[in-house]
Amino acid sequence: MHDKQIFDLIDQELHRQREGVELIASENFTSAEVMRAMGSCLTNKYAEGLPGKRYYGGCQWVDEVETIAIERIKKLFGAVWANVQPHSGAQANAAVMLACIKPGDKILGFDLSHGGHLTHGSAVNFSGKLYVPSFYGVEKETGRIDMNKVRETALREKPKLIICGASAYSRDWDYKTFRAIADEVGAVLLADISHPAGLIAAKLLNDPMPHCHIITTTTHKTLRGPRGGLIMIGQDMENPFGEKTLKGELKSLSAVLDGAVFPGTQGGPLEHVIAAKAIAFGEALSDNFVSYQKQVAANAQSLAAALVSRGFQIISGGTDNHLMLIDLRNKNVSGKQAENALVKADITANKNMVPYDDKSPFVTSGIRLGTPAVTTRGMKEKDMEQIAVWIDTLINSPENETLINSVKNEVNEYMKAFPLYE
Ligand code: DSN
Repeated sequence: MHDKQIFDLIDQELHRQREGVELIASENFTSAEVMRAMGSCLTNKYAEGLPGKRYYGGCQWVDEVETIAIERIKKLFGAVWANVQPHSGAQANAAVMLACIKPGDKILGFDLSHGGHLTHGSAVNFSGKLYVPSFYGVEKETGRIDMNKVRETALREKPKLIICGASAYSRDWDYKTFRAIADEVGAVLLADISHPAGLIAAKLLNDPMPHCHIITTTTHKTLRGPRGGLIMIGQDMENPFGEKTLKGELKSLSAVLDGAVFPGTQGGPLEHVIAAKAIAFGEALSDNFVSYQKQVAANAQSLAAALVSRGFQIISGGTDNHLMLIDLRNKNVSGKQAENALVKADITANKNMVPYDDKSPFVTSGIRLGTPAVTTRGMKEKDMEQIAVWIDTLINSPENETLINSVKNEVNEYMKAFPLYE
């Protein structure tokens, strides 16, 4: 039986992806091989456990696939250990918390409303329900994190876990100072590099590996792999925080983390996704990937500069990475209105809270823009200037349907020069 209804909808989505300008900072376009692996027979296989230590027979081929994925990601980041089974970044963070802290323990993360992530202690998420969160944020004047304030908060709150990383912060992270603070208060330091992972792998941003006890990431953002997550240990295999074995010996950090993924928070790993991760990590080990990441960063800087020159305000004034957060308050347009106008013209972005926002998360005063996906389409700096012109036109007249339609036609025509999955 052919399910025409669903495949027609998949075709419509492909059409949408081809015709539009994708500026959602957390999205990207995987290679055809990555998608092929995800649609493979590996989806049929149960493989609870780890390579060589499974609870099911017939795992010889998926064992090899998963081992290759682990070795490639360790090489890419210089990690001493990795678990590639987390189904998502949220699952990876849940496993780290299960492994390192107990319910009721204090955690310190980056404020969601300043650009942080739900799983870093938000009240509506397991991380804010099971643990007791406190937050650091950005300064109103600079839009940047002040490490002295982070230290003050850590000394006051004495968290067991400190998390650095964000979903909407355009500046680099001072992992070394975070580690000094974590050591001072006796906390585990987790870096969630889901957003800038690709730029870090290409050595364009600070390296968390020498400083952070544990590093989590998604695999589908700048890393350009399939939708998923993973956990790594940087260089520090000691586990001063974890459980003891029945014999009273301290379990290694890697053993505690492995156990927190399975059986702690997940069942069977998605071996078809792990195969796709392995392929993406292989792609990320190539020189082409470094050139791609350089272009992602160059495009972000070019887009930011083109928007600033048109009177847009970017939180912190610019970007070190692949994204930027635009404060629309000087334009008298909400994030929701801006998102709607852009989406109608086939420019996809998401509304986003800005630091010290006075609007609700459903309305917001900002939009977040990112360049990983348009860079994969082959766009360069001059194309970012064109995108800035469209954004400026739409945000200055977000209700003008005639104008929106004419921008949409221009966008659709323009994108024909950047083929996708032909
Ligand atoms: N939802 C992701 C993002 O858009 O950044 C984070 O999980």
